[in-house]
Parts: sequence; structure tokens; C-alpha cells
Amino acid sequence: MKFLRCIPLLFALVQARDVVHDWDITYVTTNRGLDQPPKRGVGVNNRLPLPVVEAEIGDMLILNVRNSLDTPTTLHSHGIFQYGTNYYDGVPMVNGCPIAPGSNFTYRIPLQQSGTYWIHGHTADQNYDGLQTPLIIYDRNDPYPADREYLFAVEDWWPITIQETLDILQKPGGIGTPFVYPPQTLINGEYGNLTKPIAFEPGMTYRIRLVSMMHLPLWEFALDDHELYIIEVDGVLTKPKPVNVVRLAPAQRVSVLVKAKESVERNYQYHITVLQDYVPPIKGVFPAQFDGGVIYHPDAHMEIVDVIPSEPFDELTIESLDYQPMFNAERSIFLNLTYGFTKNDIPAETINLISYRDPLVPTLFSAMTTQERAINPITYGPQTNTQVLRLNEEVEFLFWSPTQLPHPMHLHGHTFQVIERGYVNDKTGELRQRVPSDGFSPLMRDTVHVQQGQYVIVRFRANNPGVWNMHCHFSWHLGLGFNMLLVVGPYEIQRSIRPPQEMYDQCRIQGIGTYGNAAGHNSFNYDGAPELPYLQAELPKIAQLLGPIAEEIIDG
Ligand SMILES: *[C@@H]1O[C@H](CO)[C@@H](O)[C@H](O)[C@H]1NC(C)=O
Ligand SMILES: *[C@@H]1O[C@H](CO)[C@@H](O)[C@H](O)[C@H]1NC(C)=O
Ligand SMILES: *[C@@H]1O[C@H](CO)[C@@H](O)[C@H](O)[C@H]1NC(C)=O
Ligand SMILES: [Cu+2]
Repeated sequence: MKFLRCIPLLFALVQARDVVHDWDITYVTTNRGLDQPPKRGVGVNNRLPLPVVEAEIGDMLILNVRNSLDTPTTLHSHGIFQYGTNYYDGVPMVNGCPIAPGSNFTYRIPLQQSGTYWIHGHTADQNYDGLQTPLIIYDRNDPYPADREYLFAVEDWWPITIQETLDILQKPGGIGTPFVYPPQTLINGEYGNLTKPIAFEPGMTYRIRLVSMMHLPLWEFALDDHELYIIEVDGVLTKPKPVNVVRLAPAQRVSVLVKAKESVERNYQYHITVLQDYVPPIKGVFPAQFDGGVIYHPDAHMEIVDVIPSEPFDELTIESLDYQPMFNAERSIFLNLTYGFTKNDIPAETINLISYRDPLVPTLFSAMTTQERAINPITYGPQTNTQVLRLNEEVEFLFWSPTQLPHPMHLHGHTFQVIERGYVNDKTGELRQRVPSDGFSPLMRDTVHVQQGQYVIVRFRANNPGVWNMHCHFSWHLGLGFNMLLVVGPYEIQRSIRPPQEMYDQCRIQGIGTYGNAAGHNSFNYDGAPELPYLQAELPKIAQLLGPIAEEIIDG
């Protein structure tokens, strides 16, 4: 008996592999094959796009990075929990120090989840300039086996860099618009209108993985005359949910299963539609539509449909596969997602009117080295907007977007349940949608889209000791300060999180402290910590810019 019980364990040990990528992060000047001027992008080994990273659950992902830029860099594995490896989450001055120019750093990430993720730069929005790629983690025991897979990673490529974009947005005297330099859409790294056909064979079941590596627009995927079943959202398996179309906000991922037809008499099309929801229409950009063939036989007739479906992603009717009833709300946190202006009318993106600024000491090190003061949010400085959560505390966030801007909100290190949606101006409650409180296993995901003029309630269990960002995934908004921190289980961090020597070496060569509070002091003294930009309290601009008014919708 003893012998028999040992076998599966040995087997698992033998199977675990190292998946090693050597990535020299370099500038790459390119127009990505588009009809627009080239810009200085950020790629790997002098190339864009980056290679897709594939691994199996249980593998160790080893990213050997050399930073050949003239500025710091980091990599974030989006959606990976980094349980016990908070220092590899890749947010500079939060999870540790960034990788200094001209130096090397190795990420060693145990992959304990399967599903569809992506790896992207998390320093100075370098992903906006190309530093991003899908991360696919297979599970040979996947409850939804498929015969073949296709991947569609969709991104917007702007002809100006993120720094040039932020400079335009921050011109004193009001909001400038980078839309005069519109982006184009890349699908799997190539111009959207070169969209490749996919082959279907009778009898086969296909898994189609959709990854949004967008920085602004939403997009949709549809496939004519076939049923799509959602089985995965942001790495979390779901109960099969039939849909006509899948809509993704920036940073979201969805897998669908599609069963091929029995006949090869007809070919079909799939469609990737870039939506024009809250961005100005620009011909061929927002909206834009890219069609590809679904080919059963090269000689077969191509069916063309008249109307391509479009609909919101109805998260509140999708259930996670593993049963997890609604978490409690031991603590409810209201997050007012707005923006403000400095005295010079420079816009700042804010959560509860706080615009994020980096501390002087990476927050993980502050949590590790401030003893019992680590449970006091003040330790992390006024500008990081930190909430300190008890390990395993069940917490509710109310994301409230009273402006004309939507926000794809991403939580690091966890997934949250999507519980309720509604309109900030709805006085009747008629437009409130909430998941059932009994017998329902709410969808868990890591990025939820909060529409303009709407609110979303999420709940999660803070079960992962570490310092975790929560931020808007529009690169412009993050660049303007739309970010906050959760310190989960400070005492457990102090007991269990041990960054590698290599991380301390990075801090040393950049002169970044690894001890004390946000200002590097071992006391309740915060002198020298960055201070908030002063924002005008009266914001007539916001009042004018309210999003869809609920009454209008109710009145039709
Ligand atoms: C850094 O990585 C590069 C390969 O990308 C390698 O050639 C170099 O020797 C490494 N430097 C150090 C100090 O390990
Ligand atoms: C694809 O893009 C090229 C270059 O912008 C354009 O000339 C061509 O008309 C486009 N083709 C389609 C089918 O949209
Ligand atoms: C949200 O913030 C805006 C401006 O920043 C303010 O006008 C509004 O009253 C706030 N909403 C709530 C519910 O506090
Ligand atoms: Cu945003």
C-alpha cells in the first residue's frame, strides 16, 4: 500500500520541467508592418513580437532577463498568483527593485495554475511599446479536452511611445489627445487585415484562446454558424456557457470550445471586431473589423453572414467550475474611480482622489522590515493608497466610475468574484444586476471592466501573503496614477517571504533602500516620502462629463 501511494508523487516529480527563456530586453524600432511611421518599441532579443510562452502546470518558468535598455525594466506574469514568490510579481518599487539597465535578473516562477495568461512589462508601461506576449499553461488532465487549439492575441500598436503619449495627456491647460496618432490592431503580432485562416476538420473539438493585450479598446470575437462555449475566463475554468460572441476588455482572457461540423461542404468566417465604445471613431481603427476564414475544404463555398453579433459580456450568468459560494464581505471598501486636475490643469487619474506615486522603499520590503507597524497603512506612505488586509480576510470592493471613462480593474495575486453591476445614477434600482446568493458559484476573474457611469462589486479572499497592486489596465490611466496597493497578511509576509539575493543586489546597484517605511525610516517619520500632487477639490469638469445617465436608459 505504502509503495503504491508513492508512485503518483514520484511521477509528478519526474514530470516537472524547467521552461527556460533567455530574454535580452532591447529597443526595437519598427512600424510592425503597418502603414504608419516606425517608433522605438521595446522587444526581446532585438525582435517584436515576443515569442509565445508555453508551459504545463507544475513547470518552473525561468525567465533569464538581461536589461539592454537605458532605463529599468520588469516582467509581470499577469494572472499568475505568485504564491510565496511575491518578489517575482514584477511591479517596481512594490514587489522589489526593477532590473537596472545593463544588468541581469532571473525570474523563477512555479506554475501552479493552468489556463491563459500573458507576460508583460510592468515598468513605465513598457508593454504599450511592445513588451508583452501570451503565456499558455496546459494541463494534461484538463476537464475540457480539445483536439486542437487556436490562439488570438490582439493588441493595439500606437505610432508614438507611451512617454510621448503621457506628455501629450499632461500638457498644462487641459487634456491633450493622443488620438491624432491613432493605433492599428495587431492579431498575433501581425496587421489585423492579414488575419490568417484557421482549418477545421469534421469531428474535432477546438479550443480557441483569446488574449486581450490591448491598451485601450475593447474587442469581440465571433465565429459564424458555430456554437461557442466559454470554458475559461482569466485562467479560471467555468461551467460551459454558450454564447454568440465574446467581448474582452484590456488584459482579459477567455477560452471557448467549438465543435466542428460534420460536413466539409461549406467554409465560414470568424470575426475580430474592435469596438468604438468610448473612444472617438477613427476610420478603420475604431470601429474596425477583421475577418478570417474557417476552412473545412479549400474548394468549399464560403458562407457570408449579414449580421455579426455584438453583445456585452454577461459575467453575472457565468459560473466558476469549482464550487465556491459567494465570499462574505467582512470589510467593504468603496473606490471612487475619478480624476482630478492640478493647479496647472494637468490631469491625474485617481482612486478616492489619490494619484499613485512610488514609495522610496519597495513596499514588500517595508512590510518585511517594519515589525508591528506593518499592519498600519500609514507605513506605506500617503501616496500608495494602501489597504492592509488580514490573511484570509474576505473583502468586498465597490468600483464606482461616475465619470465618462471606463476602467478595466486588475487585481494582482488573486481572482475576485463578480457580484453586482449597476449605474451610479440609478435611483430606482431597476438596472441593478446581481448574482444569486444561494447555490451559485460566481465567476472569478482577475480583471473586471467597469463601464463609464457604472459600478461593479467584487469580492475575494485575501489568501496570498504579499503586496499586490490593483490598477486600471488602460496604460494611459496607469501612467497617470490609477493604482493602489493591498498588503495581505503582513505578519505572514514577515514569516514567509524571502526575496532572493539577486533582488537585493538590484536594489544596491540602484541605491534603493530595502528597510523601513515608505520614506526609509524605522519609525513613524515619513519625511521625504513623495507627496500627493495637489488636486483641486471642486471639479466642474467631472460634473459635466458624467457617463450614461441611468434615467435616460430607463426612459428608453
Ligand atoms: C547577462 O546575460 C547575458 C545574456 O543575455 C550574458 O551574456 C551575460 O554574461 C550575463 N551577465 C552576467 C553578469 O551574468
Ligand atoms: C489591408 O491593409 C492595406 C494597407 O493598409 C490596405 O491597402 C488594404 O486595402 C487592406 N485590406 C483589406 C481587405 O481591408
Ligand atoms: C467621487 O468623486 C467625485 C470627484 O472626485 C465626487 O464629486 C463624488 O462626490 C465622489 N462620489 C462619492 C459617492 O463619494
Ligand atoms: Cu482606467
